[in-house]
Amino acid sequence: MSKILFISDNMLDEGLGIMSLSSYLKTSGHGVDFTLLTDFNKIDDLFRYIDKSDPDLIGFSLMTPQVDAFRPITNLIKRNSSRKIIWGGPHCMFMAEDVAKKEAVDFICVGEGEEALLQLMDRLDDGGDYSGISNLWSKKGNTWITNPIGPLEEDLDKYPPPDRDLYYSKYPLLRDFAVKRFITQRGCPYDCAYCFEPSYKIMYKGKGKLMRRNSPARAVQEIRDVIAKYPTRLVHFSDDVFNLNKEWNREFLRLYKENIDLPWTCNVVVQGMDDELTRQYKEAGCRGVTFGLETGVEQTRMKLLRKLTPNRIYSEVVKSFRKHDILYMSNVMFMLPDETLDHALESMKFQIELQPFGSRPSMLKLYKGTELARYAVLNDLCEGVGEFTYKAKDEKQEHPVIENLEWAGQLFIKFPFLFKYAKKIMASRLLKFFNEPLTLYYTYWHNVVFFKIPPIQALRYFLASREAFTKGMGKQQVDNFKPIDSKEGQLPVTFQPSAENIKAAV
Ligand code: B12
Ligand code: SF4
Repeated sequence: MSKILFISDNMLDEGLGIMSLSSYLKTSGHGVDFTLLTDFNKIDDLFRYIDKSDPDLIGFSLMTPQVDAFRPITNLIKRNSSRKIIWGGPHCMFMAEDVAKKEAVDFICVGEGEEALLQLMDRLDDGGDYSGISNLWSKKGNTWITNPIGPLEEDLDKYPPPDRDLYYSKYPLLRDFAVKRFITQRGCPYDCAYCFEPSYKIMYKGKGKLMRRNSPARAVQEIRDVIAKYPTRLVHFSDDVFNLNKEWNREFLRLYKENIDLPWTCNVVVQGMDDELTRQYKEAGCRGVTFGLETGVEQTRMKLLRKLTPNRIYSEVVKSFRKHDILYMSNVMFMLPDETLDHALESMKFQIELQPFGSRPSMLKLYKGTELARYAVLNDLCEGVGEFTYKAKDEKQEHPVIENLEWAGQLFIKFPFLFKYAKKIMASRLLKFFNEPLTLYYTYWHNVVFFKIPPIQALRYFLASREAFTKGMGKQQVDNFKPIDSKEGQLPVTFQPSAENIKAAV
């Protein structure tokens, strides 16, 4: 039986994708090994590990910002050994052509990975021809064989639960970590313009049912098994939108309440919430929810970002969260195309009104392949292009001030009277000095409290992955933008949305 070694970057990105693939491969008898890059100080140590593990295939799972970390490692492995390398994960789904053009890999998995990887491993085993496997691109000499996407698996219960032992047997910090993440579904029915879901829909059109979910019984059983085996204080659902399908939710909540006595958190969209569902969430132990506000400026949210929820609904739903004592965190983005400091402050004002327990701000990067990036490029709203992202134009040179909302935003939410002095505070040189500690305090500490992570454990986790917090993720997110009219600015986006979609988006 053949063997794959997955290499990941750090503990933060604990991958349910890798774990899911691992359990699926193991049920067919294949070998799976796993390591983190943070285990090695020198590349030679990693090479020694690879030789000792002796895999037939080396696998990387990537989101786009992880390319910077995995590209040089992939190049070095390729240069120093003849082992075959495969990249998979969201980056490869959405930017497969870029991967084929630029990366030193032998295979690319361009969609869901279970069947493609299993078939590849089987054929590596018997020396068979792997050139016709759906969802898999393979290199023959210097040409790529680009197989089409296969049908979507409708029955998610068919797949075994993620192989958590792959991580936890090796990394006790993760095993003992207070929060265990779960995912119960694949696909999202919404079409937010900054997200990859619309591209996903184009990619999988005609390939079967997009929205799929584990049965409530299977989802609850998985949680029961995990908490029986590993220390757990809180269950988090990483599903894009947990409150889809009220019937599913009701049955799930009933089973959860009957079988599990742990608080839980999840991501919701507010237009799917009502007072009754919120009450049921609370009764079943829900501690808190996160939702995408994206911007407090209603017009921008609904027209530009195509998140079709008016401010009124946010205000009503948070009232209900407060009534039922459910904590709520809001995700927001700044530096949107055409956003000025005044717009950003207007957005902030609505957030202050909502009074979330914590706000998670991010400075928008326009990912190629999303409708928002395409719209911004077509309408001359971008001024810089990175390898996979665009930067919105900063006509008034206000972005350096807006960026301060990363720390100042939470300050204004906690102390609304300070908002009167927002511009002065954000421009203050003295406070800039506290920028990093304040950002860390607000972005990190709120999550620690929200997820009920014991402070000592949070500190150990932080120290073990501080590179990712302080440099890694942050650094990975920094693109070196070139002016938009450079040659690279003309790169076609991988999935071009239709003209109607763009029109509908604005
Ligand atoms: C949980 C989550 C996170 C978590 C954990 C990530 C993780 N590694 O699991 C955290 C919070 C860290 C995170 C962070 C970010 N995320 Co995120 N995240 C998700 C989310 C909601 C679920 C991921 C998941 O567990 N899916 C379930 C598993 C089973 O699916 P999967 O991982 O895709 O794996 C399948 C296939 O991709 C494939 N596969 C995966 N790996 C491999 C490897 C090989 C070798 C093979 C053959 C196949 C293969 O097979 C798997 C089974 O079918 C997804 C949205 C979604 N619904 O998928 C977004 C998503 C992955 N995130 C996204 C983004 C943009 C981000 C951020 C950049 C956000 C930000 N601005 O900060 C950061 C990046 C972090 C970084 N390192 O820089 C985008 C990725 C787009 C892209 N081009 O890469 C997604 C798709 C959201 C979206 N719809 O736009 N994220
Ligand atoms: S609701 Fe979330 S996952 Fe769905 S399209 Fe919008 S941003 Fe993407």
